[in-house]
Amino acid sequence: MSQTFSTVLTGVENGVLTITLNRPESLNAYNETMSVELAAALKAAERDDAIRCVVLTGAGRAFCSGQDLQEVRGRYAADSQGPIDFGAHLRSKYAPIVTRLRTLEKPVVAAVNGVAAGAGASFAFAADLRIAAAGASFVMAFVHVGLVPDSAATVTLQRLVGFGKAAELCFLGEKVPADEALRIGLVNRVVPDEALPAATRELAARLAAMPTRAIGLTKRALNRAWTADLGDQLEYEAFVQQTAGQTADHREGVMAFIEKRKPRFQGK
Ligand code: LHQ
Repeated sequence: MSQTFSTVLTGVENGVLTITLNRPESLNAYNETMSVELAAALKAAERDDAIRCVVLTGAGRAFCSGQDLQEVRGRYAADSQGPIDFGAHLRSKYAPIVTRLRTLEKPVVAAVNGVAAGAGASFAFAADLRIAAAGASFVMAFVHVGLVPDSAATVTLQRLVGFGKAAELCFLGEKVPADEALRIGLVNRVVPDEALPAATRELAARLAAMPTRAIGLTKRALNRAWTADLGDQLEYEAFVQQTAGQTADHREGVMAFIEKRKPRFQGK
């Protein structure tokens, strides 16, 4: 991971790639450059076998405030070149990120350090696991600017908290504090603000030491279950298990159990 970016920071430690959204002055608002750089960082993570877990977090007091509204404000002026092509904007700037987060065959953890609003919340929901600082919060801000939740939040949020709660959060756009997010299943863990970096490192290092291929295939099966019926899903599980069963990590796991020792997974 040797690329240099201006809106995201990247660092690799113990097989964990940490991507930090880095525009703290706007609460890490998502702009054109960030869309390109975040996509590039995720793409590099896909290709690098040494990376076995990805952490997405934010610099400063926020996780991500969603679309940079300053960047697009000119499009709302009376003398602008015309309105935004929202469909094209979502297809080209947002869908590729969500697709990468969901199809990356490695665990993705959102370390939600502060407020996650609009598409910033959607990115956190597209991760596999969410660990939040006690002072973090989620806001489905779309409704406050007359928009519909995007970046797959209509699917992910609903899967996480159920239809009724998702509808309430999307319609009212109220801020959900971390403790409430934990109670409704929106996050996996909440830790004191100052403990977030260490708790994230510990969780990510554990995930990176797990059998990465099996986790990647599990993620495929979980993704597919969003739309599959029971028969389809049983068949798909048989299909991915056939692959997982051929890995060195599967053999290592079985041998470690038989030999009564800790397994040493290689991600292969
Ligand atoms: C920001 C932003 C921001 C720029 C805070 N942009 N500067 C898809 C298709 C196409 C177009 C539209 O969008 C989308 C998808 C979406 O993501 S729609 C939703 C867009 N996001 C929002 O509507 C959230 C706007 N932000 C807020 O509601 C608040 O800032 C939150 C609740 C996130 C945090 O509130 P506070 O903690 O009170 O902070 P603040 O409002 O004072 O913000 C601090 C600074 O960050 C401030 O700048 P300033 O120069 O005054 O210090 C804000 O203007 C700036 N900022 N969000 N999205």
